[in-house]
Amino acid sequence: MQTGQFLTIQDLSAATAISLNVAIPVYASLGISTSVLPTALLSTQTEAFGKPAAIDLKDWVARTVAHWYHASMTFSGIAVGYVGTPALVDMVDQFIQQSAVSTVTIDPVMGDHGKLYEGFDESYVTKMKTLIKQADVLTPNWTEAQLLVGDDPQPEMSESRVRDVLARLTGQLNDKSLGVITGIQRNSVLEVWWQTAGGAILHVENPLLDQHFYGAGDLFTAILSGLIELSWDADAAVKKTSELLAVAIKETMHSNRELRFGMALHNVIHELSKLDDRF
Ligand code: PXL
Repeated sequence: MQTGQFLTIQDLSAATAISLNVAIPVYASLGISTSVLPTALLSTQTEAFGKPAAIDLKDWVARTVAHWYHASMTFSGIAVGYVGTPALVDMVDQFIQQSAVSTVTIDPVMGDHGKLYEGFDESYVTKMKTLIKQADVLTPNWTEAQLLVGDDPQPEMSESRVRDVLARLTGQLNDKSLGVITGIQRNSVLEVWWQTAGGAILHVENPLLDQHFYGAGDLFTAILSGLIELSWDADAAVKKTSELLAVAIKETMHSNRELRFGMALHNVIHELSKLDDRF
C-alpha cells in the first residue's frame, strides 16, 4: 500500500498521449496519490509534428520546489521522465538530493532508434549520466542505455552485447538499484532485460510489431514505478509491466488512430484498476 504522496517529473505534451498524459491516468488507476512537476510545456511531442511550441518551465520549477521546501512537502517516491534541458536536469538532480525520498525511478528519455531526440546533444547525455546515479530504478531504451555507458548507439542487439551493456549500466548505479533496458528487438520478439537484486540477468518477451509506438516507454516507466510504489517485488513488477505494455500496444495498433498521437489507454487502465491489492 502507498504511504505518502508520489511525484512524477516530466513534460506535458498537449496533443499527444505520452509523458504526463499517460502517467497521470496510470497512477490514478493504481490508486496512487500523485503530484506532477511539468518540466516543459509543449504543443506536441518533438518527433512527429514538426517543431512544437514550447515553454521551458525552469523558472517556474525553481519557484515551485522552493515553495514545496518551505511548505515541508515530502514525497514517498519520484519518477522522472523527459526533462528537456541540461539546466533542468541539474535542477532535478539537486531537488532529488534534497528530498528524503525512498524510491527514485529515472527514465533517461533522450533518444531512440540510435539517435538523440530533437534538441538534445552530448551535453544533455553528460548531465543524464550524473542524474542516473540517483536512480533506484532506471529504465532506458536500447539507444539510451548505450549512450549512458558511453557507446555510440548500434542497432546490433545480440545477447552478449545486451548483457554487456546492462552489466556496465548497472555498474554505474548503487548496489541495490534495478537497471531495466526496454525495446530490445531480437529474433522477431520485443524484449525487456533487467538485472535482479541478486545479480542474475533476466528477460521477458512480447510480440514484435514493426511500428514505432510513441509514449510506450513513458507508459512502461509509469506502470513500473507505480507497482514499485505499491511495494511490488521488483522482478514481479517488471514482468507485469511488460505484460500490461503489450495490452496497450495491441489496443493502440487496433484503434485506427495515428500512432504519433501516442498510446491508447482504455484497456491498460482497466487492467491496472483491477490490480486491487491496496486495502
Ligand atoms: O516519449 C518520450 C518523449 C517524451 N516527451 C517528449 C518527446 C518524447 C519522444 O519523442 O518528444 C516531449
